[in-house]
Amino acid sequence: MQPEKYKIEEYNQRTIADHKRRLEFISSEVKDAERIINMLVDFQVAIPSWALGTGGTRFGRFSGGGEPRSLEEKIEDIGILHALNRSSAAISLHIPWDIPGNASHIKAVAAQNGLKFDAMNSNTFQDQPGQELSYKYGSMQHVNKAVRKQAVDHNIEVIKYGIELGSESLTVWLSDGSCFPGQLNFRKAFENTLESLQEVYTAMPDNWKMFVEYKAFEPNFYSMTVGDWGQSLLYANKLGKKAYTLVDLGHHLPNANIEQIVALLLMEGKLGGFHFNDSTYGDEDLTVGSIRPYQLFLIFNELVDGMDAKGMSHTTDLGWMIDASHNVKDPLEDLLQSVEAIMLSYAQALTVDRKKLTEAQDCNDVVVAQEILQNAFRTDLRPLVAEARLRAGGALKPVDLFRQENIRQQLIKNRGSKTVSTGL
Ligand code: PSV
Ligand code: MN
Repeated sequence: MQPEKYKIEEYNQRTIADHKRRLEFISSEVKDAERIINMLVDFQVAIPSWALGTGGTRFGRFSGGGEPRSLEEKIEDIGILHALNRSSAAISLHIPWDIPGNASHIKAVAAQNGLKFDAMNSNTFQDQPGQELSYKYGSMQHVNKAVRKQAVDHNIEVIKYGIELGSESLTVWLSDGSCFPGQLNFRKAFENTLESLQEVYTAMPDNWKMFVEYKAFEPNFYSMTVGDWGQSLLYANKLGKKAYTLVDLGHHLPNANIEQIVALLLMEGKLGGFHFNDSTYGDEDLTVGSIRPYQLFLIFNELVDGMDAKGMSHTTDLGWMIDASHNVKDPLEDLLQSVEAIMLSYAQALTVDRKKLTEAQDCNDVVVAQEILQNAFRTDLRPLVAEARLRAGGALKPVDLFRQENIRQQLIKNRGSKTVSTGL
């Protein structure tokens, strides 16, 4: 289903003149355009296995057709994305939604599509058919030790799958918490969770990282046991050097200053990775950069600044992942838009004149400091992102080519119009 190489080349040839003109202009405007293009070529964002079908709300779900019916087909979908944008070279798996029955076969399918396995995700927020004990009142926090053990064992099983696939990280998101005052003893819930996480941590290989993902609300609406970055950091610090905080952009209370959170976690050496998405109200998991693109840029500005301050690799030292859901758009088109938004914000952050920004900060020149950031944000760097794709063998305009090649129609033809992919 992947667009053939020559088709991508033919397509690019048709629009190359316009692209070159725009590229030439921006390359003369921006310092270091060549360096930025090379950094963009290297930058890869992992695609979640659970975001390849149509999502929904508790009111309904409207499938668009041609959704992947198996893990192999999910990998195939991400292969399409990667062929088009050359920036989606990894998949993040959710267990048990995507159990890799035959790991060596799944690994081979991924390799054929040019993909690696990013963080593995465990799931103790739903009861699975045939599961012995229920997670209705939590998993790792549960008052009953047997439930906690079941959750720990599940995470250890996820690690086992990850080792087979060559993954090196585990993301633990817990829906644990309480819906009403009095339901939970906060300290006991924390201690139980910490003890459970410690058992999982101990089972992780030394080269693995544990990402402790926090969320302020939902499904519990009074308290969440890993409710904010402070609590996540507390767990991560107590667990040890293999444990980090994971920031999902949709998991904060309204108006949280996420860029400041990112800056401080990086300063502490405890930022592990990201789940990118966007939202207006809560955790809507909308297309990255579709609602608050300036905030996304400000986050990348802190990321670049903080990673450089620590001499970190932009490409390998943090986990870059999307966590999104698509109610009304084609999932693959939506994901292409999300990756594009991430690349653009990263590129813009790379252009910030850090020396001038520091000078402005050091003499309290608020106006100049703001101008520096807003100039970077308002400069259209899309030609640099497109050039990076072009050099890596991708399409100048991935969504356009996806449509011209009728890829969704082909997927529907092969898989059917009523397929429903696993995930939320
Ligand atoms: C929870 O809202 C979350 O962000 C976690 O990362 C889960 O693994 C994922 O969404 C499930 O869709
Ligand atoms: Mn998430």
